[in-house]
Amino acid sequence: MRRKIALIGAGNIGGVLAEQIAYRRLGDVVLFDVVEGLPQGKALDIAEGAPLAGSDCRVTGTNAYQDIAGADLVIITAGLARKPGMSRDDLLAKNLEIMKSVAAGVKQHAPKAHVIVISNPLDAMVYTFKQISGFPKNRVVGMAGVLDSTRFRTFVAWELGVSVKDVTALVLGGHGDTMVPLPRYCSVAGIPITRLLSAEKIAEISTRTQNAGGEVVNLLKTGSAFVSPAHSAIEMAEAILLDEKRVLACACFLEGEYGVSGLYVGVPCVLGAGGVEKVFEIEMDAAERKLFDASIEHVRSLTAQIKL
Ligand code: TXD
Repeated sequence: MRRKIALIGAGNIGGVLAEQIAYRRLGDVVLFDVVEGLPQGKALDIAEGAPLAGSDCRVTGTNAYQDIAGADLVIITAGLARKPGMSRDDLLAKNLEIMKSVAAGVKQHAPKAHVIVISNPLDAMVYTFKQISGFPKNRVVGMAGVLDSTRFRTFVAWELGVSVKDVTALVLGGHGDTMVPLPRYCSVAGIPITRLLSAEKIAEISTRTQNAGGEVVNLLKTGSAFVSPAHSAIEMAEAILLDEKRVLACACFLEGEYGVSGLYVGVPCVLGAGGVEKVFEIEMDAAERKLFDASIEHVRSLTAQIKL
């Protein structure tokens, strides 16, 4: 039997997710949104292209939570996206109310699902989902680090004129301006980038990565990045659905790791059929730890504003 993947939010990211999941034959897709016609229209368009992708996966759109029943995986993009001049944190008040209703709907209709949260401000939204749903921490994970790391990889590959396939990167901490790229843990085919690029160039790439979301928002003017975020979530979805045991930077609920408790923070983890199966605690030097601590404090103050 095919797996069932429910997508809550049929906007820009939801649309790319639906297409990719169906055309990669990962499972049947149910696209949910509060806007009538939007999920149905996108689903129909994608379903009608399925023969070209050689996919028999079903794609349907709905405005009713009952239709997500039995989902193995739920990916949440519901909420507002940024406009130029806005920070991710500016979305908190509106998206908090949306996330509360989404968590209640998923809890009622897909209580056994794995959940990937994408909505911003990411660390606060994934925390809200976990608190409202009461799902165990291994089944609720946030997508941010994969995207931030892939942006860093892109810039390194451009700078060195090498294949993006050979560049690995690690960006940890909260998904905001305080995110922490860790150049010492980035490499090109195993060669640390600290041996290939100057400290100035690495600092430039780190800063561009931290501002990369805003760079796209300023160009688009009407929304935020959606292709790279969708593909980042697909990487996580595949890891869970195919039990790949991928090691990816994800927002995980920490209970003592890195000296943090009760918060979602971006850390390297093993993602497989059990969801977040393990968190890797990596060594940081004093300067890295200082940035990481500052990022955690930012997440802590944002999370403290959440009234459930
Ligand atoms: O790295 C990351 N985590 C991110 C996060 C990278 C990029 C964008 N990120 C955030 O994802 C962004 O700031 C937004 O909060 C979400 C979704 O971004 P997207 O670009 O897909 O936004 P859209 O196109 O505005 O789509 C949001 C949809 C839209 O169709 C609304 O009608 C719907 O969400 N929506 C709802 N769906 C279900 N239930 C409720 N209550 C609801 N309210 C709005």
